[in-house]
Amino acid sequence: MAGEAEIVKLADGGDRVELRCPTSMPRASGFLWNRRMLLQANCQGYATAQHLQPEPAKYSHAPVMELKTFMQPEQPYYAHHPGRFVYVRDELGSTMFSAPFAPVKRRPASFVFSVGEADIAWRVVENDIAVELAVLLPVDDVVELWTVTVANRGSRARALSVYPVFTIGYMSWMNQSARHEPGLGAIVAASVTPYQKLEDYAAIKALKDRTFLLHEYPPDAWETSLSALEGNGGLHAPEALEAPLLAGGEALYETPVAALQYRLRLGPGEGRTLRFAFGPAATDDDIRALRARYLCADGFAAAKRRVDEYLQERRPCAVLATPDAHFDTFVNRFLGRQVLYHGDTHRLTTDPQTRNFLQDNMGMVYVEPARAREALLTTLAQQQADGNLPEGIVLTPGGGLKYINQVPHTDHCVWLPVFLEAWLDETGDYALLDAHVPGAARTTVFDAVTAAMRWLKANRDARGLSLIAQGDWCDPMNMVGPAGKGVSGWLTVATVHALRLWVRVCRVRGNYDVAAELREVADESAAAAQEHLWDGDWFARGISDSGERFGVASDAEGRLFLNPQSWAILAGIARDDQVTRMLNAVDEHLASPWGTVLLAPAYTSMHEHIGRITQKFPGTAENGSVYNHAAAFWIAALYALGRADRAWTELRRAVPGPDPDDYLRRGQLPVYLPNYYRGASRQFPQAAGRSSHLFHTGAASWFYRLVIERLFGLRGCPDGLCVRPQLPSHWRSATVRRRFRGAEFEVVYLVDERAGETRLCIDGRPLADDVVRDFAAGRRYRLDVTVPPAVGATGRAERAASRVS
Ligand code: CEZ
Repeated sequence: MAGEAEIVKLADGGDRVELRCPTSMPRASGFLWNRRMLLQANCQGYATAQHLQPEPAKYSHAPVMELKTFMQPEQPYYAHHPGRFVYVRDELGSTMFSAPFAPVKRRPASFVFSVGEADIAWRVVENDIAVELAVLLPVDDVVELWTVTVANRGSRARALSVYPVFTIGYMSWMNQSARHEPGLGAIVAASVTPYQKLEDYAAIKALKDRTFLLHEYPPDAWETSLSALEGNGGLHAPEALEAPLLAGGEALYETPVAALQYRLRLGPGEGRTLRFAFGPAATDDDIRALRARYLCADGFAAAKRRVDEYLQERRPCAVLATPDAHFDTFVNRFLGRQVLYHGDTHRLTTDPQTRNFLQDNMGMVYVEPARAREALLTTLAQQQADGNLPEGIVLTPGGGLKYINQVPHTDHCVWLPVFLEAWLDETGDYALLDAHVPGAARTTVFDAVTAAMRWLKANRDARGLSLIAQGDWCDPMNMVGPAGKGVSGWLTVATVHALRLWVRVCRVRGNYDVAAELREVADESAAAAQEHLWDGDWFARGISDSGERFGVASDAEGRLFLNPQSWAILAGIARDDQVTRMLNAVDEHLASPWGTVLLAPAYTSMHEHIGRITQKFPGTAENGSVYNHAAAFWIAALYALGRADRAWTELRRAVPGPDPDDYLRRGQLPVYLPNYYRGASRQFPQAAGRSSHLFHTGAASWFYRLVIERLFGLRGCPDGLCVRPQLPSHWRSATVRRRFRGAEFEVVYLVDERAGETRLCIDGRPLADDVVRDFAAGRRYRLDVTVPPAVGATGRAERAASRVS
């Protein structure tokens, strides 16, 4: 089926994305979440789930080494990867298949993997038997709600055995077991999370150490021991399924599994729906309560309604209709949802990295502004006495900083003005700057951010370059400055950008002294960047403790880094002649069909003056992939330069498809932005373009903002809504429904050959300039935007405007 024209289709009027083949994009996945859990399921039926208790934990494990800090979905999967499978055996013949596809992996007659906002579903037909699977997560509880419908599509009666098999995996070396509990109507696996320190006992005993599979109807048989189920056949041909009935075994200190058997007699056209709930619990009473709450048709339907309402109440601020329907579905249905996921779960950590917390909540400005505001205050409440922000923001009382958050990085303060720019533009709420930081009665937000800017000022060496310590935005760049001397080229220019953004806010508020002070610092740093970092065609990435400059033309690996270029442009540091050279260099060294790579050539061995980033596999993650977060910074820079077409090309490249070959290469559906696509297309062409399948990324909020504020130019300013679109030159029209400061605008863009400049008409009334000033919350307006074709082609240079004179 590979290469077929329509391997991926939009369905339900653009509400869903569907994949029609189980093998050509085997890792293609969708994800569901609520504030306490996450489920990522791929088209073949493999699935990974995590929940917070309050630290992330699993209830369906893999027998492989797992990283504690974050998910790595690109890791190889194999027969024992956790999954949710339904085997179907024809009792009269000898045929067997499994839905959705794994573990039997017999190719079905037809296959659909369908990803929506609130559920993930599969429709599989084989041997005249249709199996439909669907899963959703309720809004509040940690449980997966599965519906399995088996129907006879043929003209003869069928005798089938249907076996839902949900893997539980290796739970604990201390204690693990499983049995069927008829009284609960569930298979229950119990374990004790391994621990050794006495002081851990208090926390351990409260953990949800049971995994249950609740069934609505009693099964005909069951098995709970993985080895008894598999016999010598493995999961793809379990020996236990050769007997008429499963043996009903208990797992006593063996790896558990939840396998049920239903013997169904289905006449032609007949079907049967079975419901299951799968998840973790602390006690049998919890399992009983979940059964009572959900396990019937009405319970599932009510849960679905609540999820729909939850999403409906948190719709992002715009709905697009452009010439590119696939892009529209991506933005309207999936990108805003990915932003909400980040804001809702903090990437399933209890101590999100400060830069992530601020940027993820920057996206929430367009989705749920009240929570973005709260996140800013929570961040500032944890500011250190010296003005710096901590590595991570502790979200649970008594919690602490773990893993990467024990490593000193020096960029966190930069993200405050970046967040606030979005906040102020979108809400116009300058009053937030006068709000008091919780716990610090005399400190206002304005003072706290100013203190953070002064920390950035202090974090510079005698030349005016910013010290990097053990990392900046690039957290594995840990060996550039541990001795306290190494500097970051990116952080130097990013500091200029942050300071200049803040200077602008100071001026709007009339804080001219602070503005003058910080403007001088920004100018010094900008001059230092020019003097010490400009390398002839681009800006260097840094200078190590030992004085070695890197990210420069003389480097054989890691010669050119994208981020210093993007931010030098955003900060208004780069002169026009430099911009031309940088654009050419990026074209020559970093361009790829999947977006702009973070650096090139990728490192192939350890560079001890740079650090852990150089040990990552070439072309993955920060080591030379198309790292979408960094790609977003670059697109922001292109828009700041008014390069509308080039920016659009890059924006579109971040989203898989719609060309079938592109889907096959990336292996991902357009239902989220992954953190990266593999780069190194010249060094390692084989896997270049392949998605990481990890949807944790600061790119989501940046992309959302770029689409709304730059592409469509619908950006707030102190006076109102400023309209400066940068549509790609091949578009003739587009429509955006935009919620803004309580009003709703139906914005209709029309490219007009005769228009000399962008013209606005509100409800038929022409406006004098490009700002909509008079509008009222609660009202609807039609805004006609007539765009001259030239603006489509070259956009409007904002760079001059972004320079603070
Ligand atoms: O995580 C991200 C961080 O969450 O990497 C970004 C950084 O800006 C984000 O804050 C770039 O470094 O530890 C590591 O080596 C990785 O760098 C991870 O921290 C990385 C993961 O790949 C998740 O995207």
